[in-house]
Amino acid sequence: MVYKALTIAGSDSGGGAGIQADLKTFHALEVYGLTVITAVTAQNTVEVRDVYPLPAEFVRCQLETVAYDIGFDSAKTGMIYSGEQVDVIAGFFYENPKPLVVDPVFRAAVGADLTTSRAYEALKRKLIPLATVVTPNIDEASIIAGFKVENLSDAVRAAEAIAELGCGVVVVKGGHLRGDRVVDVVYRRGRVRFLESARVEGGTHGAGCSFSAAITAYIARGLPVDESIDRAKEFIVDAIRFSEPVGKGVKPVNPLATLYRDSGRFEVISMLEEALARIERLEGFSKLIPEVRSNLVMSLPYPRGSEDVAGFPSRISPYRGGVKAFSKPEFGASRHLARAILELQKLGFDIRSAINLRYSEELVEACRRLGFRVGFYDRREEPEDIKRVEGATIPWGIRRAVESIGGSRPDVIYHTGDWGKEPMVLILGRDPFEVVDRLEVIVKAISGDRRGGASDTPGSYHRSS
Ligand code: PXL
Repeated sequence: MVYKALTIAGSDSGGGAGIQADLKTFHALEVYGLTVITAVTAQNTVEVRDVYPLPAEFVRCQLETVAYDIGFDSAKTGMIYSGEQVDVIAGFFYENPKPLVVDPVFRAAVGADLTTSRAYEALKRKLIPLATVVTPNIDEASIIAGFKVENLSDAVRAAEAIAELGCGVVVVKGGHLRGDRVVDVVYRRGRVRFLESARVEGGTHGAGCSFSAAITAYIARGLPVDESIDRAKEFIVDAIRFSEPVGKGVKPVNPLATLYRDSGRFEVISMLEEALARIERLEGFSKLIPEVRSNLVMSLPYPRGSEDVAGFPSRISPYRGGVKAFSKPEFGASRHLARAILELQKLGFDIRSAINLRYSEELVEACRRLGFRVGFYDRREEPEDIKRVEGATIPWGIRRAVESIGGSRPDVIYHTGDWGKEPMVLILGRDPFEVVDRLEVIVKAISGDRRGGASDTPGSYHRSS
C-alpha cells in the first residue's frame, strides 16, 4: 500500500524549507511525495537572493499531470507567489475536492517577501474556504484576520475569524509568542483546544513547512484530522530540537531526526553485542574493571535522553579469569555513561559510545603515550549548586574535561574521585567498535609496560583530527 501526498510550494535551494522540507517530511512518515513547484528561490541560510515564479499555466500543467496518472490522498500548499497561481490551484481543488492543508507563507524567516498582495487576497477569498486545515503563525494570522495578534486570546479570536472564511480547522501556531511554553490554538466549529509543548532550542527554518507537511502526511495515511495535528506537533518539536547548522545563518529543522533514531535501534544493539564479544576475548582486560564494574554503551542518533542510550543492565564483570556480561544490551540500561555521551553530543562531538574503566595512573599515562586526547576533571571542585541538582554532576564534569583540552574532541576522560566516589576513566568513541579498537591497543600497551618493554603501538593510531 502506497500513501501519496502532494505539495504545492516553492523550491528552497538551501534545502531547508519549501518543497525540500515537505518531501523529506513525507518520506520520513512513509508517504510518497508529489511536487508541484510554484516558484524557484535562490537562497541559503542567510538570504533569499532571488525568486523566480513559474507561470500559473505551468502550475496547472504540473497539477493536472500528477493528478491524472498518480493521484494523491491529501495535499498541502506552501509558498504561492502570484494571484493567478492561487486562482489555478483553487480552481483545481474546487473541481477535485481532496483533503487540503493550506500553510499561508508570506515572508521567509530571513525576511524576504515570498508572495504578492494580490496572492494573499486570493488565498483568503478562494483557497482558504476549500481547506481542511489552515496553519498560520501569528504574523500570518494577523494579516488574514486583519488585526494584530499579541497574546493567546487574540490568537483564539484570529482563529475564529479565519474559520469564518469557510475552512475546517484553524491552527494558529504560537511559536512566535513569548513564553517558555509554546501554545498552539486549534479551532474547529466553535471549539477551541490548546496544544502545548516546551519551547525547545533549535533552528526553525522550514518549521512551518514541515509541520504542515506532517499534518498532510498523517491525513494521507488515513488518520483523523485532530490526531494528525497532534502527531505533527510532536514531530516538529523533534525536528526543531535536532536541527543542525548547515550554513552560517538560520539552522534548518531536521525532519529526518525521528526516522534516523528509529532506524538505528537494531544497529545499536547488534554493534554492542559484537563489541562485547571482542571485549570478552581481550586477554588481561579484567584488571581494568572498576569496583562498580564496567558498562559499554551506545546511543541512537539524535537521542532524546538516556532512554535512547543502550547498555548492559548486568554490566560487565570479571568472570573466571576473563570478563562477561550476563545480559543482552537494552535501551535505558545506563545512567552515568549515558549522561556523559549525551553531554558530549550536546557539545557537538560525534561521540556515541563509551566504556568506563578502573582508574590508575598507569592507564592514563598509557593513553597519553598512545596519542589519545585525554581530558580531566576534579570532582572535588564541583560547585555546591551543581551538587544539589540530580544528574548534573557528570555533565558538569564532562564540560570541565573538554575545557581542560581546549575544547577539542576528547578520546579519554578521567577523574580521580572524591569521598565515596570511585575514580574512573572513560574511553570514548564514535561507536563501540572504535571504543574496542582503543581498548585493544591500551591493553596491549599496558601489558607491554608490565613486561618491562616500551609499547610498540604507533601513536598514529589516534584517528581524530
Ligand atoms: O518557511 C517558509 C518558506 C516556504 N517556502 C519557501 C521558502 C520559505 C522560507 O524561506 O523559502 C520556498
